[in-house]
Amino acid sequence: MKPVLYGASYSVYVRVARLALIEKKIDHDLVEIDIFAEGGPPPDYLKLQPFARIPALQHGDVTIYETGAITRYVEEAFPGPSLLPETPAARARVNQVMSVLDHYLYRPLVWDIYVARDEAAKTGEAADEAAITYAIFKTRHCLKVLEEGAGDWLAGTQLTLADLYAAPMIAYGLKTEEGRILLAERPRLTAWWERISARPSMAATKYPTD
Ligand SMILES: N[C@@H](CCC(=O)N[C@@H](CS)C(=O)NCC(=O)O)C(=O)O
Repeated sequence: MKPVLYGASYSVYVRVARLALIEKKIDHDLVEIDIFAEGGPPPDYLKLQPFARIPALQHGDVTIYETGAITRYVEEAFPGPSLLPETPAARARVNQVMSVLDHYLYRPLVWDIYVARDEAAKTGEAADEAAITYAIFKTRHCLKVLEEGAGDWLAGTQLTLADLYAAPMIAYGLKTEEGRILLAERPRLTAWWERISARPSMAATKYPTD
């Protein structure tokens, strides 16, 4: 049964799920759901994702939402290159990085810096510089912690779900001057970005604005 991913190609979390599917070499369909469409998503979509977020995954009679759950399901339910390490400690490290990205990077980097700058450019209105300064502070700390824990890949020596989680967030961050400065402060993360951004899965999931 071919899995179906619901979501939009501009979305960070949809891109994470797509990266996992592509890295596992799983044939799948993407059904476009614009979560920010006027009037909201189609009412039926709320049966798949009751919190009106994207993505959601359907695979036969299995429906899953929350990107962490989707990507772990993709890893465990399908053959293909493993995106989780073997040992409990190494797996916990992957989960830790994914949680850090969810809770400490996504909001400040993607929303409080990238979206704030993008909206200011589109509307011509001034951005809230104090909020951006605070977001820079939070992002800088998060990138420092990620770099200190990283090997060649964010959770050690192999490509894992942690890298697929981080890359779509960093990609939006790098569209801003602040994001480029923050990444340049971290040489090992910069080398990691060169590695991850060169993967065909990243080229296959470019944002519409890339
Ligand atoms: N916890 C959710 C977060 C997903 C999420 O926030 N997706 C964004 C797009 S990247 C969304 O649907 N935003 C809609 C909104 O905030 O109303 C997950 O892991 O899937």
